[in-house]
Amino acid sequence: MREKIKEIFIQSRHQFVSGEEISKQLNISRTAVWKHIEELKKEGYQFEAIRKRGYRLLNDPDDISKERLKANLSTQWLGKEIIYFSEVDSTQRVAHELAKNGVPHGTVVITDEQTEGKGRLGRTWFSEKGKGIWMSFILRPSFAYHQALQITLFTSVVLANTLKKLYQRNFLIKWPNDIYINGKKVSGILTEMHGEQDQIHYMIIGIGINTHQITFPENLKEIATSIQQETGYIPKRIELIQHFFTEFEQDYSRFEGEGFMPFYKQYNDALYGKGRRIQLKQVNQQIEGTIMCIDSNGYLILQEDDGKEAKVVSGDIFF
Ligand code: BTX
Repeated sequence: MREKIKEIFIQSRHQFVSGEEISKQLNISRTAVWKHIEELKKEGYQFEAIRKRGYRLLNDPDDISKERLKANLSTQWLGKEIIYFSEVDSTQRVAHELAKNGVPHGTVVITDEQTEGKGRLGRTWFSEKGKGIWMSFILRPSFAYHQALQITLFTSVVLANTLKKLYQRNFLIKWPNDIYINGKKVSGILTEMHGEQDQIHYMIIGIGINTHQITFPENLKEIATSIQQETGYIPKRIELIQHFFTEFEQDYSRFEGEGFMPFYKQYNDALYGKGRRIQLKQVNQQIEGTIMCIDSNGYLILQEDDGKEAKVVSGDIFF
């Protein structure tokens, strides 16, 4: 019951909910509601209570403030500097500005809401307040340009592994950069870099993870989902971010030293749509074929209708 009450407050974050509404919705007495709220306060939830209006959630243990994120974070460099906004246009834009001004490797920009979240190729990323993880982090890599192209794939493997470990479900990777569960997109990764052919000045890894949504706008309903919607868990964003940072940092040293090779098998194990016929749209052309696997460089291998193999470097998959 307490989980259900928690859920009502999280979903109506920052608005008043009356004890009466909760008691009707859950079919319990007003006294029972009050007792649960008292217990939630002990867990760290803070409420504002106003007579006749009810309770408003001010602060809950899932708030992703800088202090909370840093507490118990055991990484060496990822997240040592955290810039938090309650609202911002795009963490990706802010991260670019900070990177140009010389902030250190591993600096994280994170927000509770984005008003102009960016996807790839000028697309938008829907980033609702308090319902997901919207963050970008800055890397100053020592590796060469071609390896930088594989970092999106590497990040997808780390994120899918983290989600699997925490929520024991089959999170898959839709090549190159989306995490899927039960046929819908739960997370997207956007990698941007600044540099020249032989020297990368910095990279920005932007990650959006839908954690708490239970509904999506009309245009996303069929394609998007959240961890809560698919697993029934009410995820703790701090826990998820900290686990991800720890895994990323550990695996990153290996990626720096050995490249994508040690990770491509894991990527293939999680590859979404294996054996399915797809259309692959690129800027100037479209290819049709069946998804076979990715190779150790991260290229997607398709089997075309005449049996020939096509190796693809970039594009968007449509089923
Ligand atoms: P993408 O171009 O692969 O995916 C964008 C497409 O995904 C959109 O056109 C839309 O169809 C769909 N979409 C939009 N929002 C969502 C959502 N919340 N859940 C599921 N599907 C959605 C993927 O780009 C890379 C996204 C990176 C987002 C992060 S958030 C933090 C950072 N800051 C920023 O501005 N972008 C990155």
